[in-house]
Amino acid sequence: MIPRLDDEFYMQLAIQLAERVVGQTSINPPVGCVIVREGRVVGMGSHLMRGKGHAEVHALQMAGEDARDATAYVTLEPCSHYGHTSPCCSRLIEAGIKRVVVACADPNPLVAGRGLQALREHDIEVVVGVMQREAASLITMFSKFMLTKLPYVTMKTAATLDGKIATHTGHSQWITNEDVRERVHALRHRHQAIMVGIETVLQDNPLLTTRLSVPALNPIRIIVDSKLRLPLEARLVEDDTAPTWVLTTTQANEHAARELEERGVRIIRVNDGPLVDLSLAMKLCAEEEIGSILLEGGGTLNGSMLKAGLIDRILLMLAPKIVGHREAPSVFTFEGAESMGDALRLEHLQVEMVGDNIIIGGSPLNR
Ligand code: AOF
Ligand code: ZN
Repeated sequence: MIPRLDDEFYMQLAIQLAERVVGQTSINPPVGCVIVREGRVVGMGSHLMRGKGHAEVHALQMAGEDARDATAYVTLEPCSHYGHTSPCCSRLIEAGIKRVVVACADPNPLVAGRGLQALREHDIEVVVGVMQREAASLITMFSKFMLTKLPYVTMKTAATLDGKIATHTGHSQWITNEDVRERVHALRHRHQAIMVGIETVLQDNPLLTTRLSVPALNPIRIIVDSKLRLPLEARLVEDDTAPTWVLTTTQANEHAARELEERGVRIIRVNDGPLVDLSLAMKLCAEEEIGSILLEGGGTLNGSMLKAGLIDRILLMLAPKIVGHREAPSVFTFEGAESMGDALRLEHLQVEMVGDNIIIGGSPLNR
């Protein structure tokens, strides 16, 4: 097949450059930039790390003098503010770029259209919206964080066809096939934090690190533990490949807290009262610049997060197995709906077969 040589052709490359750095830019969005002059790619780059150069900076540096009169393709509106770096739109202007093609506007209120405006004021031709849908979906998590000051929460769970996450004896390894489990680790790489309930820690003693065939990034481990029952011998306390945070209440035992802190665990007392207020907890996480969380259950935490309207995306990894038993734990444990009309509904559904396992994705309609 011969691809069309047009704006989309180059934007596609910029999107690929951004897609490959998802997970490594902390709270910042993944962004890609390609610079083209007289039919030749002269520069390209991605934003690689928060605090370091934006995508445009790398691409401009590669292009050098060739940036003059060239076209820049950027997946996100070039920034107009002084942050960790000077504004990208000023850099594009100074480099003599003649035309800027942008996929989507920056939801950051500090930018939000100002970047585009500044470019236009310098007689640069600005085109917005090329591959907008693809670029917007790249920054779904960043947009949610920017617009709500809450982290984007992806809930992932492995379950049998009868919706169980373990047998009634608590046995759960493994439900899904190896391919699906690899994908879960890739998901960990793509989120800033991973969150579980204390029951999961007590039951499975998980490490919650990212283990893939190539080195990958480890999210911050967040344990929701209202009564501070986290044992000092838990693997994720002993292991220091990733930070561990515990969300608890002011009722948490002082001595237990100190002992955990001595082992490097960060204790966050979210609120008074017997249970962690999850809405407040999410707000605090956002204040700590956590913009994305992978929620890996169990059922009680999943249920509470769902009920509180704090889940943005659910990824259900289903294995063609049935384990039965009313005591076997389910994906969601919460006071359920009375009638089908009251059921929580999902939208934007996606289904994928991975071998004989099924991945179902859906976003709860948060009322
Ligand atoms: C761009 N190009 O490659 C990225 C942009 O923390 P700072 O100073 O790096 O600024 C981060 C903000 O800049 C971020 O919230 C978003 O609005 C924008 N990100 N902009 O022109 C890039 N990563
Ligand atoms: Zn910038």
